[in-house]
Amino acid sequence: MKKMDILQAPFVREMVEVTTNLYRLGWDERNGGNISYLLKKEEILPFLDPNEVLRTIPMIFDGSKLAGKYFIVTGSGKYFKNVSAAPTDNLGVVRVSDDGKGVELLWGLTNDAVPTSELPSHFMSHIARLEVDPENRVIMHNHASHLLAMSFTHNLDEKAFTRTLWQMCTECLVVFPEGIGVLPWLVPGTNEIGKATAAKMKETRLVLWPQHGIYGAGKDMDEVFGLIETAEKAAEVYTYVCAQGGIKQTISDENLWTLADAFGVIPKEGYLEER
Ligand code: 2HA
Ligand code: ZN
Repeated sequence: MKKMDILQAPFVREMVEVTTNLYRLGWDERNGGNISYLLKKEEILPFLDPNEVLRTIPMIFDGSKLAGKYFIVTGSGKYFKNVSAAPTDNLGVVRVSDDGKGVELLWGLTNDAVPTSELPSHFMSHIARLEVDPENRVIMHNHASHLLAMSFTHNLDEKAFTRTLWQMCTECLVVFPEGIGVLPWLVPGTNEIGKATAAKMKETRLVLWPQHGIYGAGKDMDEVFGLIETAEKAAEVYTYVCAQGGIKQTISDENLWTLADAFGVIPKEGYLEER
């Protein structure tokens, strides 16, 4: 059966749209940021023949828990700025090989390009999230400006960092009641940062990489984008609050409990004062 034009595939359109938005927000300068999006086989079949493997690309970690799964990913060294004009050069559809030691390229990543340098963090995070949420499909990393700045000025204790974000916008507690995970500073692109990110991802969909950027996870592009956008907005407000001379009043823990009740969310245990 003749395949349809993959440039019209919903998952390619979503990747183009989100990378373009992220670039415009200023969170993905140069080759900053990367996205991986788990696809169902039936989503790719109208566009690709799964038996036509263009090449196999080795991985430096064990991806066997994702064997046979399909992903669309951004390319290593590729600029989000350029994705919409040339999706085939900057994105790729891959399947994790049966032994978990590589990915089989089915489309894109032309001229011998390879998937994002952060593939260890992405795939280990997918494995961790799928264990706690079988619906999870997207991992997104970017250099959200105010969260990055806040990692220089704010105490990096997870509870303290989460509480400040919750206090900056009323929506925050509702959007990420589990809080935000914070790593120590680590070298990007390594298995070490991949393991550390994935360990946090079992508890929180947001993980801060201090002096670098943010990781987010979600069941679809809107969830993960909205999650990062909400935390980033809180960090932006924090920036203004500090610039305006600091906090004079805030949302009390009592307010936050009332909010949690109203929206049916459970705040991370121990993060709010007992009522
Ligand atoms: O892909 O953002 O963390 C470039 C990066 C590495
Ligand atoms: Zn980065």
